Amino acid sequence: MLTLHDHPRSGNCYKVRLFLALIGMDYERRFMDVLARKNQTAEFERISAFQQIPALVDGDTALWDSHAILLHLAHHYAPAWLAPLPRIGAMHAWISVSANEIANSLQPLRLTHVVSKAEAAHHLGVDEALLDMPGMRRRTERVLRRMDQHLAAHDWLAGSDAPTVADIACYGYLALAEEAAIDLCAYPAIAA
Ligand SMILES: N[C@@H](CCC(=O)N[C@@H](CS)C(=O)NCC(=O)O)C(=O)O
Repeated sequence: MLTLHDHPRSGNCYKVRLFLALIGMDYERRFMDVLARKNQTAEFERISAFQQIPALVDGDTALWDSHAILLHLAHHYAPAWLAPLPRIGAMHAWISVSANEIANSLQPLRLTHVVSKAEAAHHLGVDEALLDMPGMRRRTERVLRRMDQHLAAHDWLAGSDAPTVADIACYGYLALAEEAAIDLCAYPAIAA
């Protein structure tokens, strides 16, 4: 049985829950109250090196990071969600977009909308006065524009015939864009 350390409001955890649902795998969901800092224990650090969720325990293997978990699940249980070899680099590039461009724009922007500014600043490791919401919005709009251009010409991000874990990785926070006051109607290929 798989065990997912999870929080219902976390977009990174949502990616993993969505993928587990799509591949039809049972798992036990363990609530980790990161907002109450319940993750900051040595015990949880043995599962998740940065004490972050999502973290997945699969038998003897403990994994952290939504992208590592998606790749682990696809390799072990759902290889159809990996791009064919000629597109494997493109799949990893879009996973990196999720882990970098989206994680540094839409993800923190949404956080500043769904928790208090003080809480958001704590989680982002910055002084509250230095929270740069216009900057986050600009970076979000830039990544969404590029992604929209790409999806206008491709059905799926890796350019393959079927979705891959890269689509799940990027979709996690796109699905929550409204909570960051971003209207995806402005990005028709993403919305489609
Ligand atoms: N690179 C990680 C980032 C995970 C992450 O940011 N987790 C947040 C919740 S969405 C968290 O655990 N925050 C609590 C903390 O850092 O103390 C991933 O993609 O899973």
